[in-house]
Amino acid sequence: MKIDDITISKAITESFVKDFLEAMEVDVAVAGAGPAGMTAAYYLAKGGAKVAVFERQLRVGGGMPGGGMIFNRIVVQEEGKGILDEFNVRTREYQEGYYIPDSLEAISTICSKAIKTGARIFNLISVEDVLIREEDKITGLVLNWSAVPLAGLHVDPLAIRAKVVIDATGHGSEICHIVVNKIGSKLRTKTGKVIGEKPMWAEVGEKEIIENTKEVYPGLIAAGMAANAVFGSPRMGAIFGGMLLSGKIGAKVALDILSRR
Ligand code: 48H
Repeated sequence: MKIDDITISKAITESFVKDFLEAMEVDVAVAGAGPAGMTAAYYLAKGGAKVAVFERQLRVGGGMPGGGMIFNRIVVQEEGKGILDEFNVRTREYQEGYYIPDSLEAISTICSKAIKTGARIFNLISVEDVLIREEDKITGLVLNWSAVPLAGLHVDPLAIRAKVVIDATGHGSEICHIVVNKIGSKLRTKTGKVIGEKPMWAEVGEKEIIENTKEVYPGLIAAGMAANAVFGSPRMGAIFGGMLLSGKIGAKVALDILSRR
């Protein structure tokens, strides 16, 4: 077979644009393809929702591949292991209740399962704003290529419509910050603002992330580390069960919102 350079270029451009157009009207848009965002995307797709994930970096996975202090192993507790079992990610018991997966196997498997189940994941795209409409709820995201701010270019963004948005941007809780910066202290937190994460305490951080994973503004759910940052709970270091559980709960909260509409 002869290989034509232009056919390769057309194949890439046409298939990307087709998928990107599909992502312009979704049930759920997820900001951030870390463990929480991709776990949420998997369970959303499994639950029948049309879902797109937008990730700023070239690679997916957020903090998971880095493990603890660049030792690329992570720890999950019993509840988190249950989710890794569902994904068929292997774990080794370190001591009772503490399990160790390979962080690369974990994140690559979650990503693969999310995509194969129907989620679309777009890397190299940053969420830079939100759409808020008259009923005072989030109705979409405003996107730009990550390369644009890096290059210091003045290029206007594009927008997508989403019935629900999940802020899975990690420590930065960027989407919740955008809401506060744009429309004031309207989050469902004690201050109406992002409270900010507390010092590391794995036990409390892992416990509170479950309760913190919820709708923080109409149409906006905080999940993963963003949930603890928004509600003022501790960070937890390189234990990742809470991120997986939060992703799963975030998906359930989003599916509940969709079913009520
Ligand atoms: C598009 C964006 C934007 C944006 C950020 O940091 P993450 O891995 O987040 P989680 O919540 O899935 O997992 C947190 C975990 O990795 C962690 O940091 C832990 C457990 N810390 C504990 C501790 O004590 O330190 O992933 C978030 C992703 C990243 O890939 C970002 O690049 C991406 O979101 N992102 N993508 N638009 N505006 N902001």
